[in-house]
Amino acid sequence: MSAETFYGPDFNLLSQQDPDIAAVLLSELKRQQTSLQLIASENFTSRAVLATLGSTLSNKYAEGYPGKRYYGGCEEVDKAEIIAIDRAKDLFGAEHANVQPHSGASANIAVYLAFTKPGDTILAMSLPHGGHLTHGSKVNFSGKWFNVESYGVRQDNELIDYDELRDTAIRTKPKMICSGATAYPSLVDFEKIRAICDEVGAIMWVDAAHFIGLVAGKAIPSPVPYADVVSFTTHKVLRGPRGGMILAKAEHAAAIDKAVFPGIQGGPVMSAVAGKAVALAECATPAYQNYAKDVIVNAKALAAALESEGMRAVSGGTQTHLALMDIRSTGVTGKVADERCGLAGIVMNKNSIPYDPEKPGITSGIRVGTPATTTQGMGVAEMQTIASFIARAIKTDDEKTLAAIKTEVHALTARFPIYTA
Ligand code: DSN
Repeated sequence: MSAETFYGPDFNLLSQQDPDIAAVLLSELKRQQTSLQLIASENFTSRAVLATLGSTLSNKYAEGYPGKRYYGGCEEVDKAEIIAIDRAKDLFGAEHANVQPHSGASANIAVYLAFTKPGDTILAMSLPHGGHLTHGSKVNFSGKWFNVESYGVRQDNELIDYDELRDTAIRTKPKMICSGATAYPSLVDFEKIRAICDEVGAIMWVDAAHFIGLVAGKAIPSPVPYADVVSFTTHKVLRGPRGGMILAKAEHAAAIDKAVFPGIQGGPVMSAVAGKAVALAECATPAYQNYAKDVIVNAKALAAALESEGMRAVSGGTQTHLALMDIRSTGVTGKVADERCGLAGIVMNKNSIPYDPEKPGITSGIRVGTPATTTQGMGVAEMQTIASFIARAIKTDDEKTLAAIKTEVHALTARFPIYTA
């Protein structure tokens, strides 16, 4: 499908009115069509979700909640928000859902506001071991306004050190314990974390942004039965619009809703709220459940194939949608690998590995994920091909060789076109 056909008649209007931005839309579509998207937090949302995002719902102010808005004319958007809430509660078996957060970071800020006060102690996974900026990084509001205690992974197996987590919790008595990460390839033991939270009287918060799509597809265990509150983004494996969401036990419903609005946000983005509803319905289908399982099969295959190219899979492999590879054996840093792969049309990111001797801007690792390539229909054979592309790209600084790999990437992506239907 050509780019012009993809965007439809409205694109002609945009082209005439604003050729500069029209050109960006075309070139970004082409970039996504012709390069390999291995960023673990990205995906290709459906055309139905894109249509919803580009709708007149974008025009409506709807501060408040369905039936309790501050503006008139919310009858139609109320329907969309109620559908989104009901679908979220059904899909995840949750007692309460708030579908308004603009992003994962917004959802997390609302969680802090609902359960803590500045100066309280929170316990979360450290960023160098796979956590997230909003889990207490010094450069983030969370690290500036809270007393942050961290846990990490063991040096010997690179898996969460639950003994350290429990010891730190007993010693520091956190108000809230956060689990969930951006670069942790294994599963989190929510039962263990619940027990620790109960022992020390902490709120159990799970930031499930990375893996919630796998939970939605019933491919991995859910944190929802255990956690007081689960926050996440809707655009990763979940394959919805950019945005955030919060699930909570009924007893926390009022606190969460007050924290999102009026606590930290004004009017919700109703086109995104409706887009979340569309995505949640897609997630409830057998096709999506197969997709979620395939994402993991592909991630395991990609990690194994990269290991056979001489790299090392952190945590002994992956049980999720992403692999964190220690690439020190190649003699190349994560930064250089990221740049060389970029020149070869392979989009992924440099990433610190646990106990990384390199600075965060350099790193000894790369993070690769399979949500987008699996949406394209790629399978294990393609993961092996991709691993060989990565290995070849990492090992050369010859521009002609990188350009030759890019040509092979084009040929591969042409066999798995995005947005054909
Ligand atoms: N930026 C996201 C990621 O790539 O993991 C986390 O917010």
